[in-house]
Amino acid sequence: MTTPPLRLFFALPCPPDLASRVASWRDALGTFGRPVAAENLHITLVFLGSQPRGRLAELKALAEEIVAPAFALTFDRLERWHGGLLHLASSRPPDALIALEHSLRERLLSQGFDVEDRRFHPHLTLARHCRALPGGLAVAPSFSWQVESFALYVSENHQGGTRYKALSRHHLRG
Ligand code: 2AM
Repeated sequence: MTTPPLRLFFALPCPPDLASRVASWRDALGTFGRPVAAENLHITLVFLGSQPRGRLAELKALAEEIVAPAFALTFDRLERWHGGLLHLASSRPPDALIALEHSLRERLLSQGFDVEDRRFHPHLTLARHCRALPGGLAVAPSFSWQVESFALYVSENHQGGTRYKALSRHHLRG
């Protein structure tokens, strides 16, 4: 019997206390779109899509080999992309974040993973199918934290919703 593939991606987990602050702030903006559950908030580094379970060990090992420093990350802009994706973005994404995404992508490509060649726009998705950018923000957002790790996630359908589960965590050091 063959096991079904997994929908995988590498991401920065949003720390739980920050995730609940972000979700409360978003919810106070009003009713819009389909909100992302607080426990699912993350910043995608590289999306892998459907992958055979047999490659999991290889992915974890590849991530473990990455030597990259921890860094501070600040999201200070609320934006909406075509298609209705409401998200937080950073006006100055740190070089260490760009370098982390780059080195992960290079390793994946060199091991034959078919990752899309698209520009990295770090963002924290807040809601999907959002028709308009909520107006009237009294204060610009400012959410910061020290990023100490990244993780390999699986996206699972769970009781009608989507759940992102970390399969392995990789500490930043260097
Ligand atoms: P999004 O938040 O910008 O939609 C799990 O689905 C994560 O992978 C989400 O953060 C999602 O990004 C991202 N993702 C989903 N499909 C993707 C694709 N085809 N290319 C890049 N990222 C994708």
